Amino acid sequence: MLKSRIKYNTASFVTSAPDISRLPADTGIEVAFAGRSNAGKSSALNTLTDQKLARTSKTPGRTQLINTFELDADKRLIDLPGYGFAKVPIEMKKKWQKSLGEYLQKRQSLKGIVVLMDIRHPLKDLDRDLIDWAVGSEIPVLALLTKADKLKQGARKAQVLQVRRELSSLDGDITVHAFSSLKGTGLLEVAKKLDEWFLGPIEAQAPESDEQPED
Ligand SMILES: Nc1nc2c(ncn2[C@@H]2O[C@H](COP(=O)(O)OP(=O)(O)OP(=O)(O)O)[C@@H](O)[C@H]2O)c(=O)[nH]1
Ligand SMILES: [Mg+2]
Repeated sequence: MLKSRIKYNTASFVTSAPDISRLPADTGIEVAFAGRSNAGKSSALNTLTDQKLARTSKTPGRTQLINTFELDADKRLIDLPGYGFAKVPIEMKKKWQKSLGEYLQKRQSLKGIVVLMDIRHPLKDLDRDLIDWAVGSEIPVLALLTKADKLKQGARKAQVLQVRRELSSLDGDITVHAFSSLKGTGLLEVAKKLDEWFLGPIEAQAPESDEQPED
């Protein structure tokens, strides 16, 4: 079982919203999964929660709404529509980009962004824009290099180091890991980072209740 402070497998679906006005109340803490279409956002959410919560597809553009999953009354995971998919009709693209932009700019409860990028072609322009924006807005970023199972270990490590190097110049709160929904690579690292965003750093936790009080 996943050794994290939060039990991610208790997540349950709340709503699919076409725009931010239909989302649950903007309170508590929200962590959003963002990235190019087909990067593996929905698959990563399913792996983390050990459920088939989010719909996945071989066809890019599967997730077209802002899907919300609840861990408890004030902790949510968000599966965002992907960006950068050329084959979507222009009107549809405009609509998604508007709701995506609004979500990122207006959502007060957004406290962390998981940016998913295919490990074979990370840091495309729109990925960089998103990461730049998050750093400028002081929102921490967890960059996951997805489909890590597609590369051999050497190439995988080299990609992680390269992306870390490129992002270090931004001087933001950015963590980079390889990830595979298929193999579970990086899953514990994701859970621990989300624990930190939702609950604060581990040092800040109250002592275990079975500890003896000091006198
Ligand atoms: N080999 C491999 N394939 C993966 C992995 N994660 C996702 N995929 C595949 O990549 C495709 C897209 O996955 P999704 O999770 O639907 O991607 P998404 O980012 O949610 O896509 P949109 O909703 O269209 O933006 C599917 O065919 C998945 O099976 C992985 O870790 N390894
Ligand atoms: Mg999706």
